[in-house]
Amino acid sequence: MHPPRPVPSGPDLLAAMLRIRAYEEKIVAFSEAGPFPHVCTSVGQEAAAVGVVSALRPEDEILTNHRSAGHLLARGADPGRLLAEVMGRSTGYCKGKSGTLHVSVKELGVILTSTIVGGELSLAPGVALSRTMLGGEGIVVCFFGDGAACEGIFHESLNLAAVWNLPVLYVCENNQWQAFVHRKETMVGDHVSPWAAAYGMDSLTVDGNDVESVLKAATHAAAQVRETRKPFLLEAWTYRQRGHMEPHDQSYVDPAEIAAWKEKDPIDRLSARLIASGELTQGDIDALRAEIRGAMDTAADFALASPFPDPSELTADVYA
Ligand SMILES: Cc1ncc(C[n+]2csc(CCOP(=O)(O)OP(=O)(O)O)c2C)c(N)n1
Ligand SMILES: [Mg+2]
Repeated sequence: MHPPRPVPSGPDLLAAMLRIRAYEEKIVAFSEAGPFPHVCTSVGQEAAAVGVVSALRPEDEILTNHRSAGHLLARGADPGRLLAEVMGRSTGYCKGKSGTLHVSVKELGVILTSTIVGGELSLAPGVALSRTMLGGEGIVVCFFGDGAACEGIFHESLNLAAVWNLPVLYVCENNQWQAFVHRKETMVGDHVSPWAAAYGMDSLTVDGNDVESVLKAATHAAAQVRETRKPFLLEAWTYRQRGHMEPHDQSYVDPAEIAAWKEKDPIDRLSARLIASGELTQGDIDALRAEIRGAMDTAADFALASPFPDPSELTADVYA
């Protein structure tokens, strides 16, 4: 068995969230500067990504959705190669052929980004079954949204994983919105986690904007899945601070709602806690943010300087 990852410190968690925020800031800047591929950013949801992924082990595998940059970066993806992929460059993780919506990174165990809402849910039991049959010790983490939870495939996936005792940690990022529709228009209650009970599955809802709470809950949930080889549903209660995708548009959202959630920004909250406890000063945090933004400039330069794939590679790595 691989050794567990060391438990990250508060400043480590902050740095990981700042890295995701800085990456998304780059995406926003590119999108505002001119024609750029549509990208779904995860600004405001960094604590969910960092808290869950920090609880995983190297042998674990991840299935994710269209809002995946945070999951990939928290898992250690190189921002330059990720940006290159978004821009269709040959240095991208999938040689520029996947873009943001299908990126997978085998060496990090991120085996799928699904742009089909719920696609990740449809594959989770199968991946977990194959790994179990091959004798692996890892667990499968499946990130999905509250919108995906309203699809039939959510119920099929949970049912199958429960009936077959499959080691899947389902992580619902309930960010209140489903593209341009508020979840109140599509869900009976506020929360997804109670639905797990119908499948005899344990579940938890956690404050998804408090990274330390997410880490604690995810560590508990992942340990339970690892030990029992049974699925678990973790719901992170969070908020998508920007529009569904870039270019940004939130004209359909009440500004008071956005403002209230920005008050609960996960980076600001952890920063305040670390300053209050004396672990970091505001100056430390400003310096860290500047350093990370500098690294993101370098990543963007790398992506921009990278070539597009040669036309002769059009059918390479494509399976029929
Ligand atoms: C099967 C399918 N239906 C519709 C869409 C269009 N679509 C893309 S993202 C999205 C909303 C998904 O909401 P949620 O699952 O809550 O994820 P979030 O975008 O909030 O992260 C929709 C409807 C799609 N990609 N796939
Ligand atoms: Mg959503």
